[in-house]
Amino acid sequence: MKAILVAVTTKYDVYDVDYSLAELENLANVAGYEVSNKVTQSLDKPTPKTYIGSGKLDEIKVMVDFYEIDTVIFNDELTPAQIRNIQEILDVDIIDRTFLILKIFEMRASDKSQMLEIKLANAMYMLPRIGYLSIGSDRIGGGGLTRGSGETERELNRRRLISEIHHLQTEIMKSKNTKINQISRIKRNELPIVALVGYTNSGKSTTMNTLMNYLNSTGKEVFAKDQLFATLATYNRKLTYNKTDFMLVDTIGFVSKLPHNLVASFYETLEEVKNADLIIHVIDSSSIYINQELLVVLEVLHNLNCNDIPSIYLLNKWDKTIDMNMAIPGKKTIRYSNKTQEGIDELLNSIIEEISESTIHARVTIPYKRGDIVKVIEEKATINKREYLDNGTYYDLEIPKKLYYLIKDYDLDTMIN
Ligand SMILES: Nc1nc2c(ncn2[C@@H]2O[C@H](COP(=O)(O)OP(=O)(O)OP(=O)(O)O)[C@@H](O)[C@H]2O)c(=O)[nH]1
Ligand SMILES: [Mg+2]
Repeated sequence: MKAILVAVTTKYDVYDVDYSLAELENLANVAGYEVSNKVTQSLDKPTPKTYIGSGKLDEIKVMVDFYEIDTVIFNDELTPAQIRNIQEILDVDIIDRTFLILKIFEMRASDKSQMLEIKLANAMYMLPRIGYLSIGSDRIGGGGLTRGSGETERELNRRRLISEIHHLQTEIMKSKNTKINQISRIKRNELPIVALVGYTNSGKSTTMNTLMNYLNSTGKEVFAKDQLFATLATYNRKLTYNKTDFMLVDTIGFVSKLPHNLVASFYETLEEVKNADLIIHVIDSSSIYINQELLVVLEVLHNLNCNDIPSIYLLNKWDKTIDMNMAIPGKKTIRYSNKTQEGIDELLNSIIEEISESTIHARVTIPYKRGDIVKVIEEKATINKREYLDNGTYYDLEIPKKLYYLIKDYDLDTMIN
C-alpha cells in the first residue's frame, strides 16, 4: 500500500518535523505502508476544517493521482469533520497518527487485559468517526470513508459500538481486580526494583535478556525484536549479582504524541516504574534522533512523578554509535552494548551500588502497641542499637528507603517538639 505523509508544523512544536515524520514513517512501515512522499506546511495552527491549507491539499491531490496513492496519513489526530472534508477532496483512505498507533498496538497485543484496553481505546476513537472510518476492517488502513453508508446504518453501528464500549469497560474492571493482586505480590516480595525504561526499540528487552544470560538466571527470556512496540506490557525477572537480589522490570517503549485514548493504559503499565529504586534509562546511542528520543522519555518520566528516583543513562548500541564522544551531562552514563557486552560489569556494579545505597539512617522509639512495625524492623532493618524504654523500643537503625514511611512518624530527629 502506498501512502503520503502530511504534517503541519507550528512554532509551538516540541519536536522538529523531520524527527516527527521519521517516526510516523516507521509507524507506517510497521503497519504495512510504503511511504512515497512527505508533505509539510508551516502554519500558526492546523486549519480547523482541513488540517492543512486548501492550496496544499490541491497539491496533495495531484500527487495522489500521479503516484497512485492509496492512503494519506496525517501526523496528528484529525477531528471527524477534518476526516470528512479531506476525504471529499482527496477521495482516498484518510488515516491519522492515532489510528496508526492503535492498529499497531492491536497487532501486537498478546494478553487478554491488553487486548481489552486497546479495543476500548479503539472503540472510543471510532465512536465519533462512524460513517467516516469503517469499523472492524482487518485490512490495516482499510479505514477510509465508508462510502455511501446511510443514516440508518450509521445509527446502527453507533449503537453497536456503544454497547461494545460498555461491555469492554465491564471486562476491564473485572481484569483490574486480578491485576491488583499481581502487583501487590511483586511488592510483597520486597526486592529492590530496577526498571528499564526508554524509547521504543532502544534495546530494553535485549538488555534484560543479556543480563539474565550473563547471570545464568533461569527465568524466561522476554521477547525482543527490531520493531516498534515489541513489548506492550511489563515483565519482571529476579536477578542476583554479588549476592544481592533485585527485580529487573522491562517496560513498554515510549513514543511521542501517544493517542490520548491509550495514554491511561500506557501509564498504567508503567505503574511499577513509580515504585522503582533505580531507573535505567536505555538510550539508542546510534539513533540520529537521540536528543528528541531523550526528550520524549524525560517528559513521560516527569509525568509519572519519577524525577526523584535515582537513574542511570545507558548508552546502548555503543557498538554502532554515531558519535564516540557522546556524553549526556547530569547523570551517571554508561557506554554499553548487548552485542559486544561492553559495559556489562559497569552496569551491574552500578545497579548494586545504587540499590544498596538506598537505606536511611534513623533513631526511633516505637510504642509497644506497634508490634507490627517492630516486626518489620527486626526483619528488614540493620539495627545498630536497641533499648527497651518506658514508652517503647528505641532503635538506632538503617532501614531500606521504601520502608521508611513506616517509621517516619517516630523518627526522633525529625520530630518537632
Ligand atoms: N547493534 C546492536 N543492536 C541492539 C543492541 N541492543 C539491542 N539491539 C537491537 O535493537 C532492536 C530492538 O531491541 P529490543 O530489545 O526489542 O528493544 P526494546 O527497547 O525492548 O523495544 P520495544 O519493546 O519495542 O520498546 C533489536 O533488533 C535488537 O537486536 C546493541 O547493543 N547493539
Ligand atoms: Mg521490549
